[in-house]
Amino acid sequence: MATVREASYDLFRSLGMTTMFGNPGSTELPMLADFPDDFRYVLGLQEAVVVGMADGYAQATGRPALVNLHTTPGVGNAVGAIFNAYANRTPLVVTSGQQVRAMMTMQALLTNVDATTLPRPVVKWSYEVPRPADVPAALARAYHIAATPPRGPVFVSVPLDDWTAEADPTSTAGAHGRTVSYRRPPDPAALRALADRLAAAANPALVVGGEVMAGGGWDAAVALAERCRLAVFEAPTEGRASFPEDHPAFRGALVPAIAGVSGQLAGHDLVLVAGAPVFRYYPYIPGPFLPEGASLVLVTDDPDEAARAVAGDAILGDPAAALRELAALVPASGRPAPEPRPAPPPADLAESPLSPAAVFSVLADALPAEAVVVNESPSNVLTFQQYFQVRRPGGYYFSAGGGLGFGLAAAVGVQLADRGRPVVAVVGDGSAQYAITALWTASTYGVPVTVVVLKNREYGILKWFANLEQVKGAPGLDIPGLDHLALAAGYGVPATRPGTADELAEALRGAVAADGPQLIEVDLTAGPTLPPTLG
Ligand code: TZD
Repeated sequence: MATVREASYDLFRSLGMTTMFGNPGSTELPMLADFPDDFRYVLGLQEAVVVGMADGYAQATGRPALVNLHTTPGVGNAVGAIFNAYANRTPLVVTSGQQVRAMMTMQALLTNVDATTLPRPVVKWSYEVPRPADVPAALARAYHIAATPPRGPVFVSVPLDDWTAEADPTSTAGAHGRTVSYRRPPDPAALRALADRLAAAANPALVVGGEVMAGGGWDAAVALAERCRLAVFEAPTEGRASFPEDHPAFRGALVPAIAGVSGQLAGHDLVLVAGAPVFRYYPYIPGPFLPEGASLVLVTDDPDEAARAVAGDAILGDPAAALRELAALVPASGRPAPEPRPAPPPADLAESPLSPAAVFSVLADALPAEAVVVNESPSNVLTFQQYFQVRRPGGYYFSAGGGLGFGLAAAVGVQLADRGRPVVAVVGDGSAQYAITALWTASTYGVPVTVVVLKNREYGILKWFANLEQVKGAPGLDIPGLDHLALAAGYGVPATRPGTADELAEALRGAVAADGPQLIEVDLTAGPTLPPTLG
């Protein structure tokens, strides 16, 4: 008879989850005993980093990733990162240890007193098995819930003595070898009606969200845009790019503000939003949700997203499938092609220290088209979008949740998933500190990620927010004295501090070619880059 541990590893193997991201404690050791040779354990030194790495890994592989956390304190440390995964729609099977059953009622040290409540509301499902024998069945159920749209993290708490219990052969056999077809195509009649509206519109636009790329819809978005002559925008604060940003139809990202979005969409009479909420706003800049005379249709696989949209109609179903189907249904348009967006003014590459625009121009020039950028440089997001074009699917990740620490950790996870593409984390000096221990994992596991730290010595975006919120005299917005070369050395990562644009380009090319991690610290001009108008 198989133990719960043996049956669970068989199940993980059958589901393709042979990489486990974790940080162990005494309550997890029984799960890790006799760790099978065909599995890989990726150790993160703090739980937010563990989950951030798993998030990047799951997004890059397109499959649920397995996470193991320590009981209450480990899960507690991870909740911010689980929140990011929830916003990113990243499928994660998060397990955590729990006290032995015999000592849970007496609340022995490390008992997770209300284990299933702890990660709510940022998981899709949270469970602790009533019978140890059903742990493998619960893990199978967890996997399928994580993988079903809208995808996201799930949580299973396992008391430590469950792993050596006997698995129930019946419930285990029932959990094994099941396939679930997760994708739901939209209602064909609703799509036909939408195709008619697109054909009849005078100046329609497409707004793509990260779920288009995640669902394999990159090419379908291009095909529909070209056939229908659509101007294409990226939805605000999206976690993934879903359209080639060097395509002439691409108009840039929508800003995350109510008034700003309707300003950017002015002139369009029909707005098709695919695979994004309508919309992810922040800060509050009131105004009309849509420009005068415009209507909106959202295609989403998330019923809640459909219900809470601030405007327009919605069609439930797979956004990538919808775009493919629409491209086949709409007649080729005789409308003129949309005007390409104006290029930003060239950055001054001779300035010292470099401006964010100069840094991103150098990045755009030095990185190959297939490079992946994981961006967590809050005050420079809009400048990045102006000066750097994502050209390939899977080329850009950003935390849709906004919890810092995602960037550096996720970049390590993305690079672990795909060693064939150079992965570059572009992180603010503040953001880097939330996940700085990811450098240790990168160095210890030989993950050839490049980390570019943009050092402005402040929480730049918060100074911008203070101005917007008319707050004066707030403390804690400056972070002087951080030395990333010393930090990198402490974690075993080689690092450089280029001073000029040429030195930065050379450092980037060297880092991308290196077979281990590299850190590049870039001094930025003082003062925050003000985002363009949101109103
Ligand atoms: N803590 C967490 C986990 N997430 C957050 N988003 C914040 C705090 C608040 N916060 C922001 O939203 S941006 C920011 C903070 C502290 C400053 C980031 O500083 P940085 O980038 O150096 O990375 P900029 O470009 O200087 O803003």
